[in-house]
Amino acid sequence: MQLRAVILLSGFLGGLGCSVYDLSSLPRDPDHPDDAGPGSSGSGIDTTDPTTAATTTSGGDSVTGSAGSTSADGGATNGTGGATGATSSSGSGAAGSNTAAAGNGGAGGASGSGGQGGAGGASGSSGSGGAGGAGGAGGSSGSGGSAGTGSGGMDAGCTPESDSSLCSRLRKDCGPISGVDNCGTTRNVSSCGSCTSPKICGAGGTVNVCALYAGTPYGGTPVSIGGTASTWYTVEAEEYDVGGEGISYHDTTSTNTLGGLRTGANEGVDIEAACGSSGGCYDIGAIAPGEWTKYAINVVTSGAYMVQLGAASATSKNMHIEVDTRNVTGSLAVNTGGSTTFRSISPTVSFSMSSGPHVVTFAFDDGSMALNWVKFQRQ
Ligand SMILES: [Ca+2]
Repeated sequence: MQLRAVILLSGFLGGLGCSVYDLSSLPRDPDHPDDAGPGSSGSGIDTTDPTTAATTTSGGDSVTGSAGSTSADGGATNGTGGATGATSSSGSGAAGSNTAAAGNGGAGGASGSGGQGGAGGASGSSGSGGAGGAGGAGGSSGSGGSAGTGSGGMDAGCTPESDSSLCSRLRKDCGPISGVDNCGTTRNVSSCGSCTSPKICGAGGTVNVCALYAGTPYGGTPVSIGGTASTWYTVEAEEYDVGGEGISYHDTTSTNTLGGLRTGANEGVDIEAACGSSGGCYDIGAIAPGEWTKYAINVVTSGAYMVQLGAASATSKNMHIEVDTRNVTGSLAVNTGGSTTFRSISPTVSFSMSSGPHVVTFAFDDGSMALNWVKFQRQ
């Protein structure tokens, strides 16, 4: 009986040996081709989640908070912050998981520093990554923790919204914009639309929003610009629009202290009858930093435009030009070597303007310069 039992057992073990398969060679379920194969750790919505819980090693009170939960629809769920340190530095916030925001750093103890905020999580299937957590507050003698880094990685599965949806969500209804879309990507939109007359893009003071402009052209008719390419069209600085302080100009003095051309109520821009030694014309002088003047113009033909300044300054001063409250030139340096030495300055900058009515602003970032005119040319 014993011998028979040994033989039977050997046969059984032999059978087992023949039945041990290499699991990794198993074919995947054809009905679930995305299933991870045996031994893979990937699973869930976002297999690219780079989050790693932050830790801190300073002080014995370091505690790492728990990660925020995953949210596939983009809703952010805060991770839990690290615990407050008793006497030493506190713990750090945990990293966010997928779309969840990272935890905040815990507060520092009596002499400890606040914990560091956790890192932002990666994005889920349709949301953007969670933001970095805030640093914890320091104790009575400690300092606050630093903010968590990163705004989360992008998920290739995010579908960017349309240009019109982006404009609508940002409440912009005209002109070009640069905005952050639903996937967290900053992108340019060439135009959010055009305004219906008499509204003008940005005329109410809010960029990319259609509004009525309360100013009116000096002389009654807006300057026409760009009808012929490679031709300069002049906007005289002193012929800023009628409207008054805060509408067609901003000036730090309530009256025209230089007394040229325009005086009386609602004429606070300082105009001098000088233009340097040449004389015979008017310019805006006594300029203070932050002052500006506006001009209704009519662009005849859409295109790329460049500018020329007729200006003077003893030292380098900056101004810029806005079209419909949008800064289109960046800083334009004026430095002619003399406060009454007017020269033509040709910056190497160009910008696009669409046909139709616009409001341009000559904005003086610095004072101590004088402006005779600005010319526009369609390239
Ligand atoms: Ca002038």
